[in-house]
Amino acid sequence: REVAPGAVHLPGWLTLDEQRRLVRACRAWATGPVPMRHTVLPRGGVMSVQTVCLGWHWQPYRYTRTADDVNGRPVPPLPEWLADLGRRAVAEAYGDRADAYEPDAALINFYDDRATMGLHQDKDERSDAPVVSLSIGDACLFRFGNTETRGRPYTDVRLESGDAFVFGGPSRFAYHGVPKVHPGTGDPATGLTSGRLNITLRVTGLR
Ligand code: MD3
Ligand code: FE
Repeated sequence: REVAPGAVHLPGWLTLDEQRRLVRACRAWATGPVPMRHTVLPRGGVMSVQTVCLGWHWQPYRYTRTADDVNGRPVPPLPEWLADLGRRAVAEAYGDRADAYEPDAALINFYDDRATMGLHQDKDERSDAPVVSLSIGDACLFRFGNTETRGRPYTDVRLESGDAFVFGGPSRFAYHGVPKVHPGTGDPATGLTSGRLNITLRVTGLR
């Protein structure tokens, strides 16, 4: 389960009920005050994934309280039940109680059949607290690299619906990406009939 130091994969960690609740909640957030959208990068590129945020709004490459790059509206709060899910995942991954894990932002990414995410580091947070990732829907190829370079060595892992992944310690600033989604591999019983949802919980270190 430990893919690299501090990077712990928890296959099938979410129950079907939890996945269904998350799908329902993500639908509401996606059509909330700040609609889910393809993020536009500073140099004009458009991300193939669609994203909606809670707690803090991520715009490349900073966090804000209002979605200035979308419609200027305040970002909805991160609900305590979702933060609790993050604490439970951290506790399961590291075998401690993780009472101290207090995520203040969630990024929700939706991948259609063709969406990908290039190798990158998450460096916009001012905290080295772990990131918790929850996957729902179609499986994907997840590429976990190293902290030094954007290139090899990397470890490829298939992420399936219901998987959790905790990235802390030495893995927190490793390169990672999603080169491919596997269409038609999800369980429609989650409520998601196509594509992949990924929810990441983060500690921004901002106030
Ligand atoms: C390792 N999301 O939102 S989740 C992202 O599946 C992001 O949507 C991907 O990369 C997705 O930034 C990958 C796994 C993940 C997320 C954050 C990490 C791995 C990470 C932060 C640090 C190290
Ligand atoms: Fe990332």
